[in-house]
Order: sequence, then structure tokens, then C-alpha cells
Amino acid sequence: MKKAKVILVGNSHVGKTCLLCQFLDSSFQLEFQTTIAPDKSIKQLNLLNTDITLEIWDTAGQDNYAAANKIYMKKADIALIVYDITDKESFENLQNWYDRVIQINDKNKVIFGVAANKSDLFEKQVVNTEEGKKFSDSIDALFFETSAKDHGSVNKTFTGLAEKFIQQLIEKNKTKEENKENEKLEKNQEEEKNNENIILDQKTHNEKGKNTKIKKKC
Ligand SMILES: Nc1nc2c(ncn2[C@@H]2O[C@H](COP(=O)(O)OP(=O)(O)O)[C@@H](O)[C@H]2O)c(=O)[nH]1
Ligand SMILES: [Mg+2]
Repeated sequence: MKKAKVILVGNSHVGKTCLLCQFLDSSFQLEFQTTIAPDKSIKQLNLLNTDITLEIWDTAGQDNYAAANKIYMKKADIALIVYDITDKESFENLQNWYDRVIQINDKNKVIFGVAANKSDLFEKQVVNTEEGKKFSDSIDALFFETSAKDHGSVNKTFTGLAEKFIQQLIEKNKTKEENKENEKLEKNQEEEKNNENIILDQKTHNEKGKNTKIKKKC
């Protein structure tokens, strides 16, 4: 069973907790809810023929990136950075959130996603999709338009990120196996070469013997 730590980051009120609730139990609550304690929720999935446990962390009063603590952020495998399409400031802070995550993690080891949330409120949209995509590309992230009211969009986001994680694991294992195979091959080749040298040595030894005999005859 593979395991991935997923962290949700982004300004307050962008909809992180709602996205998580929608993913976990297909529910959406319109009333304002504050996350009281940092909590990890577990969701088990089977994707690409692989069993995977997602351990999803939701922030607790750490929606200010300066306060976001290391325990929350560290050893993240997947980071979903969320902004609200009706809130420009939440978009402008994406870079800060990204910087915060890579301050604590090796950026090559984290799979990033950007969620343009509250897509159902398109009449109030102030950040257009192209801007969101552009930022997402700049950090090499997967881009998702989400609404915490729409299970499909939320499910696609989490499973899309988890699939990328699994694919990378498969690639890494492949490279590991290929390296092992190459090492084996090199070892075999070396052994063969050594054996050839021994045979050659014996041959030269025998040839030398012959020569001395001939010389003696003369
Ligand atoms: N219309 C709409 N409202 C949302 C959506 N996601 C969250 N909300 C609302 O936005 C507010 C903040 O959501 P919350 O999940 O607590 O944000 P957090 O602080 O990032 O965890 C709440 O009132 C939610 O009901 C969404 O996709 N569409
Ligand atoms: Mg919250």
C-alpha cells in the first residue's frame, strides 16, 4: 500500500476545508466554518491498479503563510494550492504559498496542483482562468478549476494529483530496476572478461611451453 501526504494551502476562506469535505464525504456546507485543529484525514483509493492511502492535511489557523508551521508542511508529497476566483488577493498570494512549501520541501519531490476554486461563482470572477493557468505552468503544477459544490471537479483534482504521484513512483521503480539490471549486466561482462583473460593466460603459458620444447630440439 502506497501512502502520500497531501497538504492544502492557500489564503483563508478560499475553500480548502470545503474541498476536503466534498472529497471525503460528498458534502458541502455553505455556512462559514473555521478549521480548529490541524487534522489529517485519510482516504484510500485504488488508482492505476495501485492501492494508495492519501493522508490529507487541512490547516488550522495557519492560513497566514508566515505562520504555517513546519510540521504541517514538511515531507509533503502533494501540495494543492488553492485560490478563490472571486478574490484577487488569494491569487496574488499563490507565489508566497508556493515559496513557503519549497522552503520546507525539496521542490523536485513535491507534486503541485493549483485549484481555481469557487468556479460556480463565475459572475463574480475577478481572476480569469488564463491567469491561473499561467501561474500554474510557471511552477510546473497541474491546474484544476474546482467548485466545492461539485463533487466531480473535486474528485478529479485529488485523483489527478494522486495518479501523478503513482506514475512518478512507477517511473522511479523502473529506473531503479533498470539500474540494477545494468549493474548485473556490467558484472557479468566483467566476469566474462576475467574468464577470457584466464583462458588466454593459460593458452600463452602452453604456447610458451611448446616454444621452449622446439628450441631444445634445435
Ligand atoms: N460558492 C462557493 N462557496 C464556497 C466554495 N468553497 C468554499 N466556499 C465557501 O467559502 C467559505 C470558506 O470556505 P472554507 O472551506 O472554510 O475555506 P478555508 O478557510 O480555505 O478552509 C465558506 O463560507 C464556504 O461555504 C465554492 O466552491 N463555491
Ligand atoms: Mg479551513
